[in-house]
Amino acid sequence: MLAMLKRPYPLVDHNGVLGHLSTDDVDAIGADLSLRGYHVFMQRLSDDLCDRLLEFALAAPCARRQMDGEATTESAAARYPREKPDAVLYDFREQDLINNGLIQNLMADRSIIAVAQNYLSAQPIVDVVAMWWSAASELPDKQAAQYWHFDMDRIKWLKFFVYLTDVGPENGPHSFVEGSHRRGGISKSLLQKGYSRLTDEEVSANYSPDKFIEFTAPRGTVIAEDTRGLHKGKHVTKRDRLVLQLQFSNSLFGGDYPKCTIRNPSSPQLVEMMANYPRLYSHYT
Ligand SMILES: O=C(O)CCC(=O)C(=O)O
Repeated sequence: MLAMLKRPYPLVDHNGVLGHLSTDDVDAIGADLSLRGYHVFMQRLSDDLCDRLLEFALAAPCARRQMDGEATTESAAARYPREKPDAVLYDFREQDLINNGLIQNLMADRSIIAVAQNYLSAQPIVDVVAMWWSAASELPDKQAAQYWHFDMDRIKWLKFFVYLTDVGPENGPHSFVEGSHRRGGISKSLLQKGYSRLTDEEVSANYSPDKFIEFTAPRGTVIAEDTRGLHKGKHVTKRDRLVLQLQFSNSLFGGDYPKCTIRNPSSPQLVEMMANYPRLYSHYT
């Protein structure tokens, strides 16, 4: 229905941080996403852009996320204590993220939008911009999405994970079960556990080992993923991991996310895209 009612925008230019993508490239990426549920882009964000986003993430306030077993406490947002973190995860405020001109450029990036639109077969809407630090811990944490789970917030969506630090096996690689995003991709026995966090043992009993993908990759790497499939962030055992995430959905039906405002964007690219493709930014006031 949405593909018919919200027909894709006639985007002619698909150039951006993911490369100079032809229509065939975008179609091939869409086919890969449909088949496997994820796509890792060859083209990475430049070192300069990673440096500038890292600089932002070391200066901007972020809030420690409540950890498993911890009583709810309001913690004031502050700079990430990189040398002595005392939580598993630190979240940035979405409003601060969308005020940042570099992140605005990514929200308006034509290569990212083309891939999202192709996968959704409808006009996309940016409905989540998130960034967080994951810090080293002894054990995985449920609140930090370090157990297997699937998302279920919208009708159809695509997430882009952007690594802003190098991610090796010890730095909490994002992980996905290939093919689990498809209809019937998650077994009845797992679905019967409800919308819950699942252990490695529970999940590994249902898939062959070659379906478990751990994305170790250098900083600047972009991974697109349909998180209707089973995924998690492996817990960090050494140093930390900084990830930026953009989500594109085909509709705002579903999850009720707090609204933020795009006020006087400093990115000319975003100004142009907002004027030409208003539905793309309709989540923001
Ligand atoms: O930190 C990660 O890699 C997992 C994130 C996640 O589960 C999500 O964004 O839906």
